[in-house]
Amino acid sequence: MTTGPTGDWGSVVHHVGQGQTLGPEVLGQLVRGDVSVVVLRDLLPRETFDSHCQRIKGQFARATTTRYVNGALTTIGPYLARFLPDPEPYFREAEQTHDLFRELGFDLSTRVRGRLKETLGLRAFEPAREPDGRPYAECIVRIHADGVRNPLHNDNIMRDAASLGMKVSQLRHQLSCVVCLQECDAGGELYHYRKKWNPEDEAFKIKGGLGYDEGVVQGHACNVFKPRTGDVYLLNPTYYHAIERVGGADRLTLAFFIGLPNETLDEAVVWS
Ligand SMILES: O=C(O)CCC(=O)C(=O)O
Repeated sequence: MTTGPTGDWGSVVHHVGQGQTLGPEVLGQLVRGDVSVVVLRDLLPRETFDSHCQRIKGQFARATTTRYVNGALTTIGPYLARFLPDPEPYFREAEQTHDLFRELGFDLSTRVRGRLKETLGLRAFEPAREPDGRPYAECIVRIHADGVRNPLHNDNIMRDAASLGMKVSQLRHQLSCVVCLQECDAGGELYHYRKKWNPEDEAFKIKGGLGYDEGVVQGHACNVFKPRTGDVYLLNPTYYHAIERVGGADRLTLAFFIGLPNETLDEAVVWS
């Protein structure tokens, strides 16, 4: 069952229990910016999300907080953008996180990836690797505690790693997959604008901080999406987006980027 606008800048909800398939056209809609958010409900049983949520809550002491003048990001696992232009420590952290998640039996990203592969009809869907075999991190856990917001930004590894010759800089398209492990009580909405970055936008960049001034998206359509526990949702992160200030319970998500190396959209890699 599918609800919500199609061919419009909104959220489209698909109920994708076992055996229900959608095909790669869903990725095409996101790549082209036909829709803002694709929500996949019932992708896995609710108890899978709940048990992984409890397991990761036991590891919060290991979370890293990166502070910026206008915000902070608290995560378990590395995100590549933080390590550029020197990605070497990223690959070390990716390996440590992989080992930690294996010890914990925290394999939610593998399970989600497996179900996405079936649902989207992909013939390959594995973590990205450098040509020398080093794997990228396959997911990250983001902890947005009470009072935390994420300023307006966009993610585009083809642009940000262009000069480094990394495998992911050669991709054609980048999408995001987010798994909501725990919804927050108030706020925490994703604001997703129908505007892609262009070089003139650098005039709006927040000096020494994260992201861009809101003026950069003025006049552009915005889809507001509030994630619920157990939602798995896809979006095109090369379009500007922000997360509203969280209130009450932590907003806990697991996320990875999806990289599409060609226009056939039938194979993909992941990284965080
Ligand atoms: O957590 C979300 O809703 C979006 C996270 C985000 O910034 C992204 O996936 O690029």
